[in-house]
Amino acid sequence: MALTTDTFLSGANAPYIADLYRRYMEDPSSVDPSWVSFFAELHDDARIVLEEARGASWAPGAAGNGGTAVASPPPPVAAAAGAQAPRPPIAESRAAIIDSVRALMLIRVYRVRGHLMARFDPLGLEGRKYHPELDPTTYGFTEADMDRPIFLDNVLGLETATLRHIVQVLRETYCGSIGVEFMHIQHPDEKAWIQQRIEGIRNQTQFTAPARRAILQRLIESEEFERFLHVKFTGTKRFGLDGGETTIPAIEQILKRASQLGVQEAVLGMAHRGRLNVLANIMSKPYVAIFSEFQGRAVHPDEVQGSGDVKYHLGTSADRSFDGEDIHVSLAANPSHLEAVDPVVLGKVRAKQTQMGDLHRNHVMGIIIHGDAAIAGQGLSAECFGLSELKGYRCGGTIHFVIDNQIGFTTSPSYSRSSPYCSDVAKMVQAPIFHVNGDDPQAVVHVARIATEFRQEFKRDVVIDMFCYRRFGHNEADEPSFTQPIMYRRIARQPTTRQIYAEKLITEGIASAAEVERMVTDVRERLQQAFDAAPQYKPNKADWLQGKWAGLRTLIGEEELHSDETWVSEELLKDIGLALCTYPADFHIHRKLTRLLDARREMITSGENLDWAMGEALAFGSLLSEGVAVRLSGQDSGRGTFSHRHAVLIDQENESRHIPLNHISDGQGTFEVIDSPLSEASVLGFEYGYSLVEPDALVLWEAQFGDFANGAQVIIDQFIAPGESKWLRLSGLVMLLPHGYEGQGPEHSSARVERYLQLCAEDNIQVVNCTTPANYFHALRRQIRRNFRKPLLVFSPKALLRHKLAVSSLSEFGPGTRFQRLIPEIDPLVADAKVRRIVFCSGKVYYDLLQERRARGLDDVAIVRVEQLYPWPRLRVIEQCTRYANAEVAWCQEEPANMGAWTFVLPRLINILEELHRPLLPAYAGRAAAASPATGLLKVHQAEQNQLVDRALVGPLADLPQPFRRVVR
Ligand SMILES: Cc1ncc(C[n+]2csc(CCOP(=O)(O)OP(=O)(O)O)c2C)c(N)n1
Repeated sequence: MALTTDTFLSGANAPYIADLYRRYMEDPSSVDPSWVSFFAELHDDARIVLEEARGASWAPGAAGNGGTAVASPPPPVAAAAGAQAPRPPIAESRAAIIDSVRALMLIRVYRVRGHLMARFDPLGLEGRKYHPELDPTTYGFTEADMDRPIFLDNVLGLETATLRHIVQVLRETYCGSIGVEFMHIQHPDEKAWIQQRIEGIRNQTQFTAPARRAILQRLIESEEFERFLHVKFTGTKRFGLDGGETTIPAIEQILKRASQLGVQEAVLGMAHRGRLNVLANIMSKPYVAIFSEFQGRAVHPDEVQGSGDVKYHLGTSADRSFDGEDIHVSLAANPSHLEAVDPVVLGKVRAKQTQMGDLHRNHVMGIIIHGDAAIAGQGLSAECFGLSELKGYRCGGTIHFVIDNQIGFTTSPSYSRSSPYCSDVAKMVQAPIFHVNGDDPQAVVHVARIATEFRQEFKRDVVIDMFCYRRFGHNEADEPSFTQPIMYRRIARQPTTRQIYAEKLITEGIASAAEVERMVTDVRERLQQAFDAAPQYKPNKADWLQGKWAGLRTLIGEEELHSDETWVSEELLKDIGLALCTYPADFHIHRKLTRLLDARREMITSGENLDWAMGEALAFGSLLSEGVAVRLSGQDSGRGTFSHRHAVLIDQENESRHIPLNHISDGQGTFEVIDSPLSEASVLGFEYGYSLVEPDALVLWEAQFGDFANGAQVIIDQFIAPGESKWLRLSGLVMLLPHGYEGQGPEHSSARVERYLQLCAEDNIQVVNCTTPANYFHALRRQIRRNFRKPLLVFSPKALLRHKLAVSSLSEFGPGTRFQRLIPEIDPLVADAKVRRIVFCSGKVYYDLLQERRARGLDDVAIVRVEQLYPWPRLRVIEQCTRYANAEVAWCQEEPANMGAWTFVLPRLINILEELHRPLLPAYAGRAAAASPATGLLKVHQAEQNQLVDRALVGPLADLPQPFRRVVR
């Protein structure tokens, strides 16, 4: 879309003035002294105007500010210093031109800084101060100039206007209830679009009478809902919208306009403030259900398990219809952790777009509602803006709506952010920002409309920063005047938004006082009826396993009994394996990769020594060939941090990309592998959100090293571990967490196994630490082949990627094979009854133990691998303890005793040994408890590693420190 802006300067006067300015810049003495003083007094913004004009005039084939080619070629530049420039064809005199230039400078400054004088704070506490740059005198105008006509050539939609009129138009457009920030946008089309969208109409919509009454109706519903709760449930936390009620008509407008512009689904994310109101008045959750929950009854039907969550965290969905256009709206469940839901919303939007084939992102849109303190303070909001334009994560623009009540709990903005506005974070992606007065509902609805149109037009993020206030304390039991006495004295005097707006409509003759009264009474009656019916209310069927989730089930407590078919025919494995080594004939592959691909080909043809990367690729490839999509994102995941994956091949001549996994068979699923930005929390949150929508895709997030995953701890603790229990939402997300003690120091060794195990209960997640490529293959395939979905955490290897023993044969992927929760001893030993010790372990340390045992020729120590730590494979561990009936039991790990799986495994082993009437407690062989996960000194690492292996295999058990007595103090 191309628009002309500053047409005056791309019009007939432009070459003349710009030429003068150019000559002045080159040599001030070459222009008349009056011009010298004029140009010399120009401040920066004016220079920009002239630079723009100069660029527009002279750049060959240049586009004007709005991308419109300049109509006429520049006049020849006079060569001799002091030569007369051609007379301007339109402006009558130089004085008139100067007036025009000055007016233009003033206009430009209003566009940039008009928001500084806008009246968008309903409390007017800050007071919009005088700003010299917005004062005509700054540009040399005097009172006497106010009524002189100035030629504008259609700037602001005015051909010629007096300065008085120009200033009035500017104030109405830029300093009314709306302050617009858009001049930071670099894309000329976007900037011009906004300018054109707001200037012609002086940034106001002329609403029809029915539209105004509809806004009032929304305000009444919003206000009365809060008021009713306030009276009936006094002192109960509801995090009311009081003071910010215009949120409701604003969101309604966004949904309505979006539905008119082709949006079929919207995903909404928000925190506590006003959430109940949104549930009732946007999501159409019946009042009766809300009141029933307030009265302490369960949210879900009796037969549905789960721990539940507080009322203002629950998600839901609704089908809405606006003037015959349908739109499905889902509100994401969220934890108290502010802004944490943002990336989850984005992931959900992206997955829905993918499901719908909405490549242009026209039909699904995200809306995030923020608090002012939260959007400014939480890094996750910045991370999400950072995701907004990235190929692997973009969602076609999110509409951000800030309920800017100018306080965060008890903290004033001056203490909670360094930037002038809470929305400044959005400038990192040059999003347009509309600050708007929440007490002017028409202005809010107007910007909501423009923001939605902008999103649909440019598919980019946009922000509405609605200034309002919080009528009560942070929650309703809180006393706000302890900390903000002035503000709260001011708020006490403030009529409600609805009162203000109703008055306005009555004054304008749009509604009568009696009509307004009737509207209020109707809403109150509806609320009262619902309140009376609440005690009898029975929740409907839970909505969690519908649509794409139909056929899946929930599962608690019987995981170990499940046996899932995950094998693949050897024929298909070979086909996939060979496809992995194939690339186009004209592709210039890296020399070293030809060797890697040759090695992969050899693995497949010989059927032996398949390595980790191969196991993974076969898992992906086989799922793909079954029509399942695979999406893997993480830092440097395409190549793989450890240069093992090479899922993306790069042409060495032109850097084009070839992804073999997308060339396996016709009709296969799509493989997406994405090098993520350097963020953990937002990317993990995004993938979690994606997995909530799509049960039929294998969605994986990979940490660069597992150590860094704690940067995303809030997503793990608040969503992944408890999501099903709190919100009845399933996820089959896979987290790959490279882990293993290889002497790389404190931050490249431990994925913090203990953290995840501590989160395990009620079969909420699955935690595996596989030792073979084949078992990893089955674990990945099992994610999709099972009839339930649970997040899967994989402690993935580093050294094992190239370990000569950590290989599988093709037959281990083939017919009859499946995931092994526990892998028993593989070497021939003495008779079972004579085995002296069973060493249970998990992950990479197994190979250290195996190699050392073989080196020492020991045949009376069995090494048993627990491949799945959770759900704990109790029956299989019992089987092993029973098999080696006379053996002592030890647990060996590389991690310090306060880390790793030890504290998780210990009580479980004790239970089993007690059950089997075995006298000894399980013993521990591993590092001593430590503050830091690993030493930074390689030698110390090696010594510790040797010692723990030695202890596990031959250390006298009596000497082993007893758990919790000497090891963990
Ligand atoms: C990550 C996080 N840190 C701290 C809190 C505690 N907390 C709850 S609400 C709140 C203030 C939020 O202020 P704002 O974002 O302006 O929203 P408001 O409550 O004013 O609508 C705080 C600090 C939280 N919920 N989440």
